[in-house]
Amino acid sequence: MAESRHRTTPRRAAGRLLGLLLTTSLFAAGLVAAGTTAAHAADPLRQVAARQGIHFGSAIANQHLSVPQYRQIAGEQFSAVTAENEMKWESLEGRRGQYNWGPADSIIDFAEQNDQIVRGHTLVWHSQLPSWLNDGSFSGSQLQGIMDDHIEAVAGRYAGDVYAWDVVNEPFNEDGTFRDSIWYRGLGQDYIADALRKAHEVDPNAELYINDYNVAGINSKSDGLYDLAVRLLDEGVPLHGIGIQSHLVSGQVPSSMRQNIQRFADLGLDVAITELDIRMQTPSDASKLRQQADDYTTVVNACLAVPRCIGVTVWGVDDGHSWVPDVFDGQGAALLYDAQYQPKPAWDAVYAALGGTEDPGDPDDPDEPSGPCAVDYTVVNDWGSGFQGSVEITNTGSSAVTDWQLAWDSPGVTVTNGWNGRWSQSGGRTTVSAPSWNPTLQAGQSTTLGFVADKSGSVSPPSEFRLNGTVCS
Ligand code: 9MR
Repeated sequence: MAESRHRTTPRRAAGRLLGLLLTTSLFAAGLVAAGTTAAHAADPLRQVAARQGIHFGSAIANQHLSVPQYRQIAGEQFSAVTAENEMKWESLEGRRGQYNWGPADSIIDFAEQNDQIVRGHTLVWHSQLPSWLNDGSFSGSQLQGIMDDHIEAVAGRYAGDVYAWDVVNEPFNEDGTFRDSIWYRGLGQDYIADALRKAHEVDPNAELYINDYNVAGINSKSDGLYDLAVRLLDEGVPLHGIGIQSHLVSGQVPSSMRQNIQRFADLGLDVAITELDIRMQTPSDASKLRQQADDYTTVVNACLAVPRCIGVTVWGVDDGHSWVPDVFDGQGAALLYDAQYQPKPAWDAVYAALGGTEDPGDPDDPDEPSGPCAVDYTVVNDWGSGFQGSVEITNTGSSAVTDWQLAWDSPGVTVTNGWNGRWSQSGGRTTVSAPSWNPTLQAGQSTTLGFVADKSGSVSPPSEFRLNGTVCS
């Protein structure tokens, strides 16, 4: 059933790594949408986020990628993308068993060209279903087969291309009970565990999430999600993360957001802010934009405060291409760029929250470690046959390192998906070269790489970290 995009090589073995080796032509092309604020001339958000060990992503829509400013911002600023609609059931399988992969493939290709990781959105949802499915009056066992086939086809095709799937989207009502969807009606609440198990079987390397809205703070709905997560983990169901969509209203960011992220993390789950936008009554004005900037700061800080919060994705590139005004009458201006592609105060706020204005470090400070480089290698999550790791490199020398390259030995570890650098492996040696958007490590500066790897045979601890050939501490 699962039709791979890459007939000769499984994507997870080579495709993603090859993709990461591509240089980004958009960066080389220069800035079309040059903004007027100082911040826009600064490092892209993806780069400052990488220094904090998180990704910063955006939803993108294929039909807008032909707009040069949209395309450029999408490629330059973000290290992760989510297809706004292209991987939904109605887009992929409008007729039963007949898949239209083109638009979704284009999103994956864009991500590869720009060294971006891809969040798969979404496998099982009540909305944006094709009419053959919505109106089909299928029995429970038929629905089970339909769901399994779809997961097999979609997760199979994009195995190795997506680092995570929103396997089940929006399963809850506001009071924390299960939403009355075709899935719940036909299969009961077990459809959630079944979908996760199926997705894991099809793509064992993907991180599997449940994703929902109005779950940013502690409330009845997030309590329902929390209780479900506890039950699924108790039953050994492959649930790896919680997606907190975060379609928020300016001035109303839930005060319990950090605490809420923390409670899911305490279960051993990753958390991602998957669809952030913060809307206001339009037109905007300076004071509304200031409030919104504060709100974005609060959300980014909530994620940064919890190590298992792996990243933030905004739901769209600019206010001119946002779903908000279409659905909420009189509201909008919810994103980081305005409709003229200019960065807003919220952009500056996110940049600052990500440490973008901080001094990268003073190499003459006696408290700074000495030597050319320091490496912090962490296993974030280990599931036996594989693991997710993070490698923080700090340039502890007194001068900048340009075109940095970090190499280390880790026999038995096969990296299947790596981000924030261009990854390659040969023999037992892993090498990560600077991505085009982050070529230089200034004195005192750190950057964090992330990866997912398979283990085979006897796995040795990583050793001999070298930055451009020089051994690190
Ligand atoms: O942004 C998406 C918009 O273009 C679609 O018309 C809409 C259809 O439901 O879905 C929007 O994205 C939604 C996402 O897939 C799930 N969470 C809520 C998002 C905003 O509605």
